[in-house]
Amino acid sequence: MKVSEFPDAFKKAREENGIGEMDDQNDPVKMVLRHKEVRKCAHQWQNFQSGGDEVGRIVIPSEVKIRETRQIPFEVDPPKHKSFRDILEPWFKRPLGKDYSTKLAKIIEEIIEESLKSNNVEIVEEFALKLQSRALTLLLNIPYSEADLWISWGTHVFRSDTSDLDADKANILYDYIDKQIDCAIKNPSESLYSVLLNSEVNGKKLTKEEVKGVLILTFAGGRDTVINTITNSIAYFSEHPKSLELLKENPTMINNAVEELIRYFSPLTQMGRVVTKDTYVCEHAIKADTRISLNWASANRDEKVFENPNDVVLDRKVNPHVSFGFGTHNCLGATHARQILRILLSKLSQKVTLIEVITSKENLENLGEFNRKVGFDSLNVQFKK
Ligand code: EMZ
Repeated sequence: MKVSEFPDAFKKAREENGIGEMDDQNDPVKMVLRHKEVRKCAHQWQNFQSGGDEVGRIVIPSEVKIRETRQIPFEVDPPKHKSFRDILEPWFKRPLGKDYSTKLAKIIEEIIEESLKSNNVEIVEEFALKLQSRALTLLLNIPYSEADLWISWGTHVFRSDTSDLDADKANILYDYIDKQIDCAIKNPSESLYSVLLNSEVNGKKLTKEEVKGVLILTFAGGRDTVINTITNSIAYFSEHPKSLELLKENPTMINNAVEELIRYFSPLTQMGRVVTKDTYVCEHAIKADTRISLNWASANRDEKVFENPNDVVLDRKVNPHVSFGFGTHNCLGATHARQILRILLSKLSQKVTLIEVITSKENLENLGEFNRKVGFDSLNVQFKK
């Protein structure tokens, strides 16, 4: 398979059935596959809950066994969801500011320049992971040097080479966040930790546990997703050097290109919901206290919505993709993620003309009868000026 090709794993099931089934640690999931139904279910947060009692259950694979802290606002439903969102939203929109963008551009330029000097760059670890971690220092508003530690954690904070749910690894993150919160209590600064510790929701200061919940989400939610998007974009341009040239000559195309790449790659395949009452989805009976998932990756290839869904059309005009989710729980980190990709495309198109792939190893997600290419375990390339 071409490195830039990401097949639609759900086509047959989506067209024939609308629902796909998979097991996950004996807690099966009915995956909602059609764009229209995915959006409909995302709206019905009362019937399809994110904030139930079992923390971690909406993630697939379920994180019930490795996590006790509720991620905020991701695992909180309305009306409290909105109260959290109101204090978080302005902070997570900072990436649009001039100063932030300038700093982000510097981080990205430096990584590209560094890569241009090497004749073999492993994009996942040496490019995407570094970029994601360094950019995260801006989102948290803490010193740049902190990124080195996060880089040493690897591409996923809960997953290791040996396990998809590695409790020891998860504990490294939890202990680290606990320590940072205690530091911020002793020495307040302008970091996200301090800002949250000083914030109130419904007239009450956030608890340490709530601050931890926001931080776990900030570390975990935007990690492998951003890393995959960066890596997959490099893979795409390695086989489409003309597109890189096109973006260089038409930088106004970059916004559309970002949305299209994010649609095509759908870095987060799906997100679960817990069903609160017996109901029907796509004419399938769904029982209370079971799980469905909103399969963003499948919805993004729905031929009823997207013309030529399996082609990357960089200047696609109408693009109602759901890669950042939909409705109440849409992605809080989307502004940061989009800004990373915009600047990456801009700098890459200015500085690089050819990307030659040396070796690659695909990362396939196993979802019952479905196997989905979501990114790469490794991608070795050489950048040329
Ligand atoms: C959770 C999730 C959030 C989860 C938007 O996605 O991302 C996953 O990678 C994490 O494992 O805990 O944060």
